[in-house]
Amino acid sequence: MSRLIVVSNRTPGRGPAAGGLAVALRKTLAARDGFWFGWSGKLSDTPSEEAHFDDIDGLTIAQIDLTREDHHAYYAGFSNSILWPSFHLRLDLATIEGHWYEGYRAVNRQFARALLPLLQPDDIIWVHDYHLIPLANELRNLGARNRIGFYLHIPFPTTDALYAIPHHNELMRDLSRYDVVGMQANRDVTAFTEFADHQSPSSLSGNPLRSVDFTRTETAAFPIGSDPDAFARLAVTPAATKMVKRVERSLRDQKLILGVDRLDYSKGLPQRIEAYEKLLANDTRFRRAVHMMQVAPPSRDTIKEYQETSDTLDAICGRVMGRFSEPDWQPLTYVKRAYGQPSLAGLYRLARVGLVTPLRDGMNLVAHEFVASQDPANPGVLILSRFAGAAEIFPEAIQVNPFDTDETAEALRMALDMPLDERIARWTALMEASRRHSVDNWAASFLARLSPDTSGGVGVNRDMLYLASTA
Ligand code: ADQ
Repeated sequence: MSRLIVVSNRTPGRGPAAGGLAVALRKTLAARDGFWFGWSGKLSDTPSEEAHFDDIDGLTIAQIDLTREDHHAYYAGFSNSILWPSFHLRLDLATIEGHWYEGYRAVNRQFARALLPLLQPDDIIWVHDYHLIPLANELRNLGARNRIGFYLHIPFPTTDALYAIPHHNELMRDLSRYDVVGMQANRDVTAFTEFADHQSPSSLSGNPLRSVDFTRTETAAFPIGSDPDAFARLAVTPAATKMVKRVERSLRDQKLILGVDRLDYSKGLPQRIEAYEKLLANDTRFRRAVHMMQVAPPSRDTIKEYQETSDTLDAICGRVMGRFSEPDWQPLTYVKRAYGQPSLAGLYRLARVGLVTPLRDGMNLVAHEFVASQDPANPGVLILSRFAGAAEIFPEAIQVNPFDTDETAEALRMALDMPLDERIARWTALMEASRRHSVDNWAASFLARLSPDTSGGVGVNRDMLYLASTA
C-alpha cells in the first residue's frame, strides 16, 4: 500500500489527542506507514529549509519552523483575517490586506520545498484546510507527480464572497492542481460548481484569458464526523461521570441547555444567548426550571474581530444574568475555558438540550459529539442551525435559522417540552446518521478516492472551465 503523508498547518501534540479527527488520521497513518507534516509551532529568525522528524506517541511527524513575519501574514493575516471570514460569508469582518498574500504564498512554498525531498514517487499526499490551498501547485512546480488530495474543513463561499478575496483566481487555479478536492457538505460542492459555471471568458478586465482545466480534479462532499461509539463509551467513564455528578448537584431539578464552541463569530453565540433570553422573557415557567451553560474558550485572540466577539458575548451574558438572576437562582453559566473530551462528554450527556446554532459552519463536530453522548433511554434534543453542514445529515434535529432568535427561542421551548418517545425516536435516527458518517468512514472514503487504484469516475468533473486570469 502507498505511504500516506498528511499535511496540515499544525501537527498533533503530545498527550491524549484532542479530537476524533487527529485520532482517525493517526490510525490511518499507522496502517500506511507515513508521516504527518506541518508547522512546529516555533518561530525562528530564518525559515527552516529542512523538516526535523520526531516521534509523538508512535506517530512520526515532520515539522518546520516559520519566521514571525511570514507566520503573521500567513496565519493571522491571509488565512484567518481574509479566508476564514470570507468563506464564512462575513466580509464585514474581513480585513482585506492584499500584501498578506505574499506571506501566505511564501509559507506554502516553504512547506513544498521542505516536503519534496521527503517524498517517494508513489506516496499519496493529503493536504488539510484553507491555510494550504496553494500547496499542490507549489509541489507540482517543483516536479511532484504524486496523487495529492485537499480537504476543506470550512464551508466553500458563494461566488460574490470569493470575488472579494484578493488573488481568488490564483487560489482557484491552485485547487485545480489537486487530484481530489473534498468539501464538507453538498451545499459546498454546489457553491464550488456555481463559481466554476459563472466563470466565462471576458475581455472587460483587459487581462489575458486563461482556461483553468478542472478535468483532472474530482470535487465531492465527504461529510466529516466523530467517533460516535467511542464518545458513547467515554460519556459513561468515571471521568465523565465525575463531571455529571458535579453539575447535577448544582442543577438540582433544572434542565440543562448546553452550548460548546470555540469562541468564534461564526458560531452565532450572541444570537444564541439572546434566544435564551427570549425564552425566559416569554415563558415564566422556565425561570428556575432551566439553566443554560455556554462553554466557549477564546481562540485566535490576537485578531481584533475575535476580541470584539468576546466583548459582545461578555456584555450579553452579563445582561441576561442581571435581568433574570435571583439571590438563589442564576439563569446562565458562561465558561471561557476548554474542557477535555471526558468532561465534555459528561456535560453533553447531562444536557436536555444541545444548542448548536452557528451562523455558518462546516459540518460541526460538537453536534455529532452531543448526539453520541446521550443516554439512549433518556436522550436530550439537538437544536441545530440549518447553516451547519451537519443539517444535511441530521434532519431529525430541530433545525433553526440562527439569525431569527424568536425561532430559536421557540425551538428551545419545543425541545424542553418534548415527550420522551419523540426524543427517543429523533435521537435514534440521529445516532444512526452519526454512525454512518463516522470519522473512520470519512477518512476511508476520501482515501479511496485519492488512492491511485480506485480513482476516477465520481464527483464533479468540469470539462473545461474558463477563468479570466489576472496572471
Ligand atoms: P471547529 O470550528 O473547531 O472545526 P467543531 O467542529 O464544532 O468546530 O469542533 C471541533 C472540535 O473542537 C470538536 O472535537 C470539539 O469537541 C472541540 N471543541 C469545540 N468547542 C470546544 C470547547 N469549548 N472546549 C473543548 N473542546 C471544544 C472546524 C470547522 C467545523 C468542522 C471541523 C472538522 O469549523 O465546521 O466540522 O473543523 O472538519
